[in-house]
Amino acid sequence: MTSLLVIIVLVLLAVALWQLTKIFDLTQVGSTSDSSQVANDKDNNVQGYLMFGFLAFLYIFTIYGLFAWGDLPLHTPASEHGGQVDNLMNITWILIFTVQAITQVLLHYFAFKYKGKKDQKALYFADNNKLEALWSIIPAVVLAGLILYGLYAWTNIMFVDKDEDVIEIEIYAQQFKWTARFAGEDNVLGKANVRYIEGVNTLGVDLSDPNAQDDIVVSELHIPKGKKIHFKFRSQDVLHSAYMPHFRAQMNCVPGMVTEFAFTPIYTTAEYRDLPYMIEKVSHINDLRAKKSAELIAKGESGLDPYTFDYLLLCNKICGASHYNMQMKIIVDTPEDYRKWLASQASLVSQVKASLETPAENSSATEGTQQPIDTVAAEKVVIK
Ligand SMILES: [Cu+2]
Repeated sequence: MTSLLVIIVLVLLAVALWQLTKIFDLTQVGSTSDSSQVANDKDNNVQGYLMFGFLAFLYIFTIYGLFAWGDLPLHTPASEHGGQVDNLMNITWILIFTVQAITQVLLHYFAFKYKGKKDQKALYFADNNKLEALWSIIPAVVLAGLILYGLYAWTNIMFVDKDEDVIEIEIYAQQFKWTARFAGEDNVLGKANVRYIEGVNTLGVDLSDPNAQDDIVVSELHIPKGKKIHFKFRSQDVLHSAYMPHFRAQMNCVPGMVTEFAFTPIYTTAEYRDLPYMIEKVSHINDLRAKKSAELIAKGESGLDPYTFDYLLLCNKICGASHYNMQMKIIVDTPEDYRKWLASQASLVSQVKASLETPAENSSATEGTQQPIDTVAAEKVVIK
């Protein structure tokens, strides 16, 4: 309602201004001023200086943006290959920034220098092969270099040595949650297919496959520091995209096919929380939350909990109504903690057996765990 009123007021203001200019024009009738529709030297001068004004606005806004929001982009990468991605990104930024700084200055300066003047005719200039070759070859070489470096970095990151000792983990996407499957002792994931989805076996693991006997299905991803993790992605329904920003990793999850990505985490969750930049960021977020909490409490509502940093696996494809809430916590442990955690997890086969033995109890218990509570709440909010 308020925005409608604001729009009406703005429209009325615009109409009033338009009427005022018309009245002003009428008062000028008969005076000696130039009322021609053709731009004169004075108009061209004004336009020339306005070009400079716009240039100043561009740079002031850019510099302001760098100071005001410069700390928002992702900081220290948490994976071994992350530095390569950041390097590529930084080189691209530096190139874009330099080229835009030079071309914008030239564009606006020439617009000012060659502004229209009375009785001055534009020079007819057909072409200049040398100039055209120059401004075609330089960008072609620079872009080719950038693309080649990108391809080199990409193949470097995506290459997984067959003989390398890696941990196999499957990430399973569905509207609107993530599930992880660990390959267990044999480090080989059992076969899976949507046709096998039944009861507790929500990932459709082929339980008759010998490799599936020790597979472990969890809703919170634990990985050890310093060990290469080989992820295999599947989707049950639509296109999703597994996005782990702190590890500079992203891969589409496509129904009907398996996609892959591998990386080595280099900071445990605890170590990453202790990075000076993260301490500062978290304290800033908590200052904002404290302010918001005070407002909420004043209204008689409950306050917000303080924020603690966690690595997240997010969905980066708009996959439906609760897409925004499709996330899974990633915990990077020390290798010892990881081993302890993995040993404490029950295998999928044992979970299925337990659910078959006591179907009534387990079906209700698993229902509760299968659907994260926040997702249900989120869906309700969307429906409202
Ligand atoms: Cu999704």
